[in-house]
Order: sequence, then C-alpha cells, then structure tokens
Amino acid sequence: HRTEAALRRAIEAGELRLAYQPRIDARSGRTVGVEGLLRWDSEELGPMSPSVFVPIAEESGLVVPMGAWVIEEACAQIGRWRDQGLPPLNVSINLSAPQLQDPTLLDTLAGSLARHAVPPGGLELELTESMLMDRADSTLRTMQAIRQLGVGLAIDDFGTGYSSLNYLNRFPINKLKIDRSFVHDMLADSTARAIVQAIVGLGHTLKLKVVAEGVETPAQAAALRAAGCDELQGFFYSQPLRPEALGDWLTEPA
Ligand code: G
Ligand code: G
Ligand code: MN
Ligand code: NA
Repeated sequence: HRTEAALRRAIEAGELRLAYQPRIDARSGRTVGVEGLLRWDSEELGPMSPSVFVPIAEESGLVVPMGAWVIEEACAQIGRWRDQGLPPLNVSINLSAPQLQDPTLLDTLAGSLARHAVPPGGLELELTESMLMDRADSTLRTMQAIRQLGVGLAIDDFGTGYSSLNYLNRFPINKLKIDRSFVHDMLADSTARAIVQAIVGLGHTLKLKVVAEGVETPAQAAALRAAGCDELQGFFYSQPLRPEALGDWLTEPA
C-alpha cells in the first residue's frame, strides 16, 4: 500500500506534527486545555487528513509507533510551553483501539511523562465508546493503570456509539465529549437539544466533566453554556493551531 509505505517513512523522517485546538472553560471563557490533532503534509502525497491515514495506520499496525510519537510529542510540547512560561494546559490526544490493547502503551506513556516532567492532569487520552466494550476486563485494568500515571481519560464522540450506562460507571473516566453532530443540530432540532441536555445531566451525575465539540456559532456556544457544559471547543473559538501560535492565543483577548 502506497500510503502505508509513505506513512512509515513519514514517522521516521519526522514529517508528522500536531496542531492544537483550544478548549474553553464555559464559565470563565479561559482556555483550559487543547486537543492535539495529527497533521501530515506529505512530501510525496501532499496534505493528508487523519481521517484517511489513521484508519490505514490502524489496519497495518503502524498506529502503535505513530501513536507513541503522538504521546511523546504531546509531552514534549507540554514541556516546551512550560519552559516558555505559559500557564499549564491540559493536553488531550486521541487514542486508537489497537493502542489501548498494546502491551507497550503503559511504558510508552510512563517514559514520555517522566522525560518531560508532565504533571498529573497534564495529559488526557480520548477514547471512543466502542473501545470500552472490547475485551472489557483487560481494558478496565489498562485504564486504571493509565489513571495511576496521572493521565485523564475522556470519551470522544459521545452519544454516537453504544456504551451501556453501567460501563460509564465502571470505567475510570473523567470526561465526556459530546459528539459534534448533536451540537450541529441542537438549535434546529429539539431531539438533539434534549440529547445534549441528557448527556450533561448524566455526566454530572457521574461526576464527569462534559465538553461540547464542534462549536461553530455564538448561538451554539450560548445554548451549550445554558445546558451546563463545562468546556467548549470548535471553530467558533479557534481552528487547531500550530504550537507557536498558542502563546498569542492565550494572551490576546478573544
Ligand atoms: O483533525 P481532523 O478533524 O482532521 O481529524 C479527523 C479524525 O482523525 C478525528 O476523528 C480525529 O479524532 C482523528 N485523529 C486526529 N489526530 C489523531 C491521532 O493522533 N490519533 C488518532 N488515533 N486519531 C486522530
Ligand atoms: O473525532 P474528533 O473529535 O477527535 O475529531 C476532531 C476533529 O474535529 C478535528 O480534526 C477538527 O479539525 C474537527 N473540528 C474541530 N472543530 C470543529 C468544528 O467546529 N466543526 C467541525 N465540523 N469540525 C471541527
Ligand atoms: Mn478527539
Ligand atoms: Na469527537
């Protein structure tokens, strides 16, 4: 596979980078975290979307070394921002199912956290609902060990999968990220609005933070704030940014 071979070279050649999309505290309006998102401007293939190359990486097993690069880079960036005197941000990164099943994950995390002196709560992993249902017993143990390292766990795209409420209670999760489809529809569609409200209520009952993603308009932001969301993320606030731009983003008034 041509893309797979190019991706293998890209990981080794350092052609991947992370862009960081701010997450805003709904009450204070302050940026409290960022989501790191993979970017690949391939020399051979041009700009490649992660929605194209992440599935290829998952099928080929490349997602394990690629994901280890993402973990190391996110931790290194936390260290660079700290060295520049920026206030501490929670950096979340996306994890693929094969990474969560991989026996090297905990060592990879522990190594990167230690190398860059990442404080507890500095890093968070975003999982999807289906990853909880798969081999639930070993997944539960892995998640507990991740939390022991001081790393947070969020459920991404929440509401689109099929997690049982029992699982949400059983797994050591900190946060739910409401899928952007509900945010997109909530002003026009009372069902989507009710789902958003139900996710916020469920999350808060279980003592989880609730984040809305895909916030594109001020009206959506206001509705999500009224619904009680804790954090807001989306193009209304900011595109994913180069790490050099974060300092300006944090100091310039929105
Ligand atoms: O950033 P963008 O909207 O193009 O991302 C498209 C998809 O790729 C999203 O589902 C996002 O979660 C996923 N993605 C982005 N970066 C990573 C990453 O580092 N690891 C994994 N597994 N998925 C990622
Ligand atoms: O699946 P996940 O939530 O990780 O996907 C993150 C992707 O969502 C990123 O690739 C990012 O580019 C995209 N994204 C971020 N904000 C918005 C937004 O406001 N609207 C839309 N449509 N996509 C967004
Ligand atoms: Mn995500
Ligand atoms: Na998402």
